[in-house]
Amino acid sequence: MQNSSLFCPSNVDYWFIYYCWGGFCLFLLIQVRWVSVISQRKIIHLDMDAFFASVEQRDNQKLQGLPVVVGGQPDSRGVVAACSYEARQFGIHSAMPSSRAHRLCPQAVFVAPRIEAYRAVSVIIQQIFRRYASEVEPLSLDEAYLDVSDSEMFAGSATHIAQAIKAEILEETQLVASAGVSYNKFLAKIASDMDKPNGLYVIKPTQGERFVADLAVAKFHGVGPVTAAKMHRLGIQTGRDLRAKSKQQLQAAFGKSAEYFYNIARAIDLRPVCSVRRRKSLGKETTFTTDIADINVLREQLIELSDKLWQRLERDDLQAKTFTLKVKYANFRQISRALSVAQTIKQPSEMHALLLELLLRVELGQQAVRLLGVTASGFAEQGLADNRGRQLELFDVSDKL
Ligand code: TTP
Ligand code: MG
Ligand code: MG
Repeated sequence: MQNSSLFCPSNVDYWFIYYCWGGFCLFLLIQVRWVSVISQRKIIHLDMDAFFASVEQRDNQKLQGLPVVVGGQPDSRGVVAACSYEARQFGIHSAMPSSRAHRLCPQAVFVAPRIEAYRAVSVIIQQIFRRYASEVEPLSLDEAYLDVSDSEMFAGSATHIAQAIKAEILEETQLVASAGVSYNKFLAKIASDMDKPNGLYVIKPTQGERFVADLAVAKFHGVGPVTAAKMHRLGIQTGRDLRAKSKQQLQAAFGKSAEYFYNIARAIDLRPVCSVRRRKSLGKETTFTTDIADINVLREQLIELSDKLWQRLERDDLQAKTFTLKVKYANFRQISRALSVAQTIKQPSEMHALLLELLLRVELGQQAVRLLGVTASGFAEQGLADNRGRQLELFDVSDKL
């Protein structure tokens, strides 16, 4: 009878509550420790100023101090890839048609891109980053996130580390970079843009929430022009307005992105800096305002779309072996076709040829087209693109209804 008291219901309850309480305390401790580790991170985002244009000005003294546009010639259908800060004073910016840039500033000098020169600079700056941080996440040729939380350099001061990196970049490349320093990636990226050119902007943990509250949502990384317009329609102009919306309201309006918006409105971004970050595919698509049946118009649209894709590929230093064409017809039937080549595509004209070939295989002419999409994949390792002969291989990706 004495022993049985050990197993009486009240004792079981007691131990159960004891274990639960202990587990809960442990859980809390881990959470508190984790949150404090996260909020004490030191992240630097570095981004070169007017990258392509600055390399051109550096390599050609005659261009220094002038409005320089890197991209298509004004009489072509090309667009601006980069422009010097002198050119920006005239309202020129990336992705603008070159013809418009010329109208805004007739004295601007137009230069064709030299991607190999930019890639060479990119290799140097990435080497510099790795001298200062164990975790370096390149975002494109001219920028990267660095996690310096564990660095003992400069007594652990991320601001001084950023200063040293900027100085080293200037010394080794004769080019200027801007840095943003903060406790997460979202804030660091915004910070690097705050004080351009030659900027160094710091957002401390005590300033993050206030900073985001005052910031226009259009400036948020991850809020493109379409989302910004939608937010404006919902009365969301600033981070403060965004924060006032409940999770449910955000979910109703923005679906999968709601969680991200909910967090960044509170200056919370737990994404780690990941050294290995390989994109698997990159795509662009466009839905026409009215369905298009004319094959010649579709060809033009396809070239325009693929040029946009090419710009992104260049910016992210990606070379693809596979291109996929997606076509959605007026009746919503969707077809995708892909072509792979043995070597990575080096010229936009080669990509055009592939895509035009694919366009012939999507049963055009039966239905007007409502959407065209192009995707690049099968990326080569950076700098390891092979040069073997081309072998075309056609395969169907999917035929969806
Ligand atoms: P960004 O860093 O966005 O721009 P930037 O370096 O020219 O200017 P900023 O001082 O504002 O940072 O892009 C880096 C390079 O990527 C840019 O020099 C050219 C290329 N690029 C394109 O080719 N197309 C584009 O639409 C953009 C935005 C950039
Ligand atoms: Mg830049
Ligand atoms: Mg950049």
